[in-house]
Amino acid sequence: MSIYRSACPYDCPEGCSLLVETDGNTVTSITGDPANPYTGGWVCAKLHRLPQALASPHRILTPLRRTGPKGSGQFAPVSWEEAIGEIAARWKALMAQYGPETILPYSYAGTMGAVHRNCGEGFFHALGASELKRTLCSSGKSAGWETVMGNSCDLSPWDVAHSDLILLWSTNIPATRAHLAPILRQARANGANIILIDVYENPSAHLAHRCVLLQPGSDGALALSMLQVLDQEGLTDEAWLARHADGWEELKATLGCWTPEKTQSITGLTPETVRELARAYGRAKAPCIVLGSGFSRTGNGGEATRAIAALPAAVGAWAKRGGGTYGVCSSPALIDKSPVKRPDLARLGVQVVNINQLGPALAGQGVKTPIHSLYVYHANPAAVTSDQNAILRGLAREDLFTVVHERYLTDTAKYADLILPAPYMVETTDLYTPYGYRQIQYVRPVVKAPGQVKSNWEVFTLLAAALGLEDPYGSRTPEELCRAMVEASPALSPAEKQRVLAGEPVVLESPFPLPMETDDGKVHLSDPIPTWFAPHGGPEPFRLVCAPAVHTLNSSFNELPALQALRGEMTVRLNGDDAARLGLAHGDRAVCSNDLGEMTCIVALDKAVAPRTVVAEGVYPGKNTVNCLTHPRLSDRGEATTLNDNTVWVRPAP
Ligand SMILES: Nc1nc2c(c(=O)[nH]1)N[C@H]1C(S)=C(S)[C@@H](COP(=O)(O)OP(=O)(O)OC[C@H]3O[C@@H](n4cnc5c(=O)[nH]c(N)nc54)[C@H](O)[C@@H]3O)O[C@H]1N2
Ligand SMILES: Nc1nc2c(c(=O)[nH]1)N[C@H]1C(S)=C(S)[C@@H](COP(=O)(O)OP(=O)(O)OC[C@H]3O[C@@H](n4cnc5c(=O)[nH]c(N)nc54)[C@H](O)[C@@H]3O)O[C@H]1N2
Ligand SMILES: [Mo]
Repeated sequence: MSIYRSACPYDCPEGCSLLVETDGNTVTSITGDPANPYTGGWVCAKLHRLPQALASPHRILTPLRRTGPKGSGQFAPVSWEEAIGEIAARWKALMAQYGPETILPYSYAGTMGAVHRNCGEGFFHALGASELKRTLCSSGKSAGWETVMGNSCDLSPWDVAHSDLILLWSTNIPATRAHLAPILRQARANGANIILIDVYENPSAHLAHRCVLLQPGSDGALALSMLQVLDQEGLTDEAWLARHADGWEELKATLGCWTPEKTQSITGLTPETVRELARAYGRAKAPCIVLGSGFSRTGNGGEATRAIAALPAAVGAWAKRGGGTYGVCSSPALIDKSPVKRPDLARLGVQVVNINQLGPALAGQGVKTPIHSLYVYHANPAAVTSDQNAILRGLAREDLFTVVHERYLTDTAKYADLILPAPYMVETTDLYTPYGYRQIQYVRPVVKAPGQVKSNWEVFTLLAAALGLEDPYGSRTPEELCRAMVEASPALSPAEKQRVLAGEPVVLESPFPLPMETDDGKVHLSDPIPTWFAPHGGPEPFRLVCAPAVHTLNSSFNELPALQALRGEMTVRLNGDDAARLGLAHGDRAVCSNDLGEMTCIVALDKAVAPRTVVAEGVYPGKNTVNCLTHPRLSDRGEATTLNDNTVWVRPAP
């Protein structure tokens, strides 16, 4: 048995450092690497079971060609030569007829490695394919933050321990920030007050003293009301504001519109609740907002982020250790990924397709050049992307040549003409910089990739050669690319670079106080003045919110039966009074529907939920899952997903 260092490649702020045990052929166990002072010696239930996924009999180990109707899941093995040859021939013919924009790449965050996540961009720029605008996650929040805070980073998770008032705002700690839980317990033991602000009592509730459950899409109104109370009750830090912010006077002049009485019909919160929250925030020594992203996946998510970002400025929280926010922008760009992304190869004016609008794009909407080929890698749009039924209709098109690079037969892969076998992280080389804190780790393979599995970089290198394109990576291997990115990093000292290249997880402290990285070094509070407007919504009576599940990560880990069993059946959570009115009891089956589709699932009444709200945790495999109910509309800023801004009818299942 040998033990090697590795890192978790999943789309998660934690970015755990790992110790992987192998018998030389297979991975026998995965635990946390104590060399990472944040994530330490333990990992989540998902990673703990990853060895079962690596050895799963359902892994795809050779290229496969479709032998049955699209979506039937019938395939037969072909060689890599045949697969690459077929893709090159089909693409050459399509490009000759329609131009290269007829090819659409589709990827998101199956792996977070700098090389394998991003190398497709270099390749597709070189090809001249349609460009994918990748705003599937928290781009609305980032875009809103930037208008107030510029490029400023926020706290590191361990800084939260110094706070005496922690607002867990729209975040599920046990699911998405598990290593923050011990820090929160420590803060609590030191006397910190912890309040969860969400649309339901998510599993973070047991870490909090109290839960404030508001209406989905109303967070901006709550933040503006808190500002109004802080101002009216003299709880703002005028000295900090005068030195470090501009626009406070202008913002202050509008706050009269946002008294807790005026926002009550928006948030559903009593004025007393909002006043108590604002007073607790304003009187705290170092208030900290741990800010998730759920609230921002709405038609007003950018604006809501702007109002929330004004709160720490109003009370001068950034000047106090532990004060400010954690979770917005906790990791500065430690490396420059352009050697793999190759922005210099991007063609001016090329057709852009928003990642959230795959369904409409495949139906010819919003595109000048129709899409005749789709290349999906490290993403599962048939499960995770809005308007599932439109996507499935598009994937079923006989004239769409679809290639999916995957590890197992996902809902998307079932529709492929060709499937290419993909690796797990223990089989590849890459460089990881998690987005939840300042960390970097270089990872080498621990075991040989099984069967004929090839990495994203290998496939794009083969495709470039087959299509007669110059190698977009300058003929450099993943090892050479990682080394070049580490060596060019302005954020790392020579000693840190050496440690990174030796495979150690290198964790950097956040500076205190954090620099305000805007053009003038000030927080911008009225650029324009934050406001609240109604999200997209819809005519149906219940607001539908998608939330993360503890035992899966988006659609990843759906391949592990043990985790699926722990997660249980597809469920929606409802407010008890709403359920009673509808005649629904805990465990009943209900149908949620709107103009896009219909989903049947179990009803759970075990957790408090805001009135007129329906919460669906997790992404399940199959058809008629939650994204058959989510519209492909975009957020106010950042052209981001509005996954949490939909409405549905709810009725007992027949
Ligand atoms: N176990 C697990 N880990 C994960 C993931 C997962 O699915 N499972 N997902 C990964 C990914 S891709 C990401 S982006 C990160 C972060 O993942 P995010 O999806 O950003 O999740 P969180 O930040 O934990 O929390 C989202 C919370 O927002 C709440 N919410 C939804 N709408 C509103 C609203 O209008 N107002 C308020 N106040 N709350 C609202 C939901 O109820 C939920 O509790 O986690 C990553 N880690
Ligand atoms: N209803 C609902 N929808 C959601 C969410 C939700 O919570 N609820 N979350 C949203 C969020 S925040 C996000 S970020 C997106 C995430 O959406 P995606 O990025 O599509 O994430 P996953 O569903 O995890 O699918 C990733 C796929 O990549 C594959 N993969 C992993 N590594 C590699 C590799 O090295 N090469 C190749 N070729 N494939 C690989 C995995 O096997 C997996 O099938 O989903 C969004 N959609
Ligand atoms: Mo995400």
